[in-house]
Amino acid sequence: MSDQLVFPKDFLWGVTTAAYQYEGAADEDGKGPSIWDTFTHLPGTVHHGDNGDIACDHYHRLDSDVELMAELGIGACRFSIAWPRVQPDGSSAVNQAGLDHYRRLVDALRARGIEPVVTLYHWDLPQGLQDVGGWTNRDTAKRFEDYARIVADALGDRVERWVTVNEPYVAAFVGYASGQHAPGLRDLGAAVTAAHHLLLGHGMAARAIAETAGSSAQIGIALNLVPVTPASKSDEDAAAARRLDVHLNRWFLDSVLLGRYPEMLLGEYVHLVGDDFLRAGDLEIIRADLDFLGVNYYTRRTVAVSADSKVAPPTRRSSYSSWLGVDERPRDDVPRTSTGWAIEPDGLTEILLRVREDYGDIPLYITENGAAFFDYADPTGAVRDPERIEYLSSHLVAAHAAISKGVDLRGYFLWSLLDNFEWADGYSQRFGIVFVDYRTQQRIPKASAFWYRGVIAANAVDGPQSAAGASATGQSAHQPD
Ligand code: IFM
Repeated sequence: MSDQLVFPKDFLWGVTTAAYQYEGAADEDGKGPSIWDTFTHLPGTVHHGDNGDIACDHYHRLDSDVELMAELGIGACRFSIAWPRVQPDGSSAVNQAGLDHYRRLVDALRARGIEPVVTLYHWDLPQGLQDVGGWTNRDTAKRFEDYARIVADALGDRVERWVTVNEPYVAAFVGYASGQHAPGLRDLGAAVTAAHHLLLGHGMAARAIAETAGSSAQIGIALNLVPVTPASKSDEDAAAARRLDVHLNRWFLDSVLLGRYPEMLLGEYVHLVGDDFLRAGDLEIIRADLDFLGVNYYTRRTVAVSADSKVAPPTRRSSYSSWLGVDERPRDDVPRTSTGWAIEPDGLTEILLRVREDYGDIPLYITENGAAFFDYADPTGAVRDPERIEYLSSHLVAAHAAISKGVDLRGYFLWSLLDNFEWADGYSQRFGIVFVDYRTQQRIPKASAFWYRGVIAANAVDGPQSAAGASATGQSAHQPD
């Protein structure tokens, strides 16, 4: 194909999975309960009353799932470790069976030539730690450091790339402020404190991995970054967009990469929770010496100033959109995924360029990108998902545009390999390139899986012209051999 966009040599093509969303085996082999085990069993927390007790049963299907990845030509798998499998209550002695499970997974991946990339925290905090405050308790950062050291000691000889925390913003604000995720609190102050301790835990864990796993360890964090666009040219909308941008993006980027919190919200955060949450030396720890930054990108947000933003001073009970004074102004001129997220691939180019411009040349990985659609197996048993192929290919074109402008992008991890448990949405949202029939646990690679195999084999994606032509004729999906 003449206008193929070729990616750099050694570009890493991967998929991302996560323990609670995939594994099941919720209380097997000595695992303790996590906050997600508790939360999903409370009435009214998750769509349809779903939970991760069985999920994709990946815990028991490790070998066949790895085999499937190999058949699809996947080069790397970023998976998360369930902390309560390793330390059932978060601070107790090590559960060897838990560590052995992940050693088996790492070895199975390596045996098939797939690089294992370990995420230490993808939201399943041991319930024992939540019982003493969870991430609002400063001691949880220290517990996280201990856990990181245990895992790095067990796997450091066979894992090179490490991600400390996945999306600290979501863990803190969706878990502690909006309450849609575990632990289900609605307390803005708790969320601010939790965000700080997640970042502190990140810094402490990064140091622990470097000390334990040795100099070949490559350590990063995965941040969900969201470009925020003002809905109009007015100064008020621009100011509202800046506030949301600091809240969502700069709070995490500045602290992790520059060792400081943005002044714009620091005063308000202190006003909300007092200055005790930030202690001397914390920001030096948070600014760990990272080898790479992981960027999780799905969509952008378009916002305007809220009509009633200044009605009342923020309280711990305020919602963060009213506290920040922003209203969403969803665009109606772009397609959406089944989660309702606007499909805006140019936001990916924008955020990658911005990270380089504002923070310099740190190596980047797209550690998550993907989309949910209403997929189904047709009467022949095939799952055709042209919208996902379109989504993925447009985002790879956007990633390539950033590379051609000089961004040091080293890899792409697709969210996700399998359909899985999508948190508060339960099993209603399918993000996989492989369809899962949850009644039988049958895996059916979707058309996008064969398409992705073709991208990986070519180390290239069709440019916008030929991609548009191919999807219009329905021919962009490679079929099974
Ligand atoms: O499923 C999640 C994942 O756990 C974290 N990032 C976003 C994905 C889609 O919502």
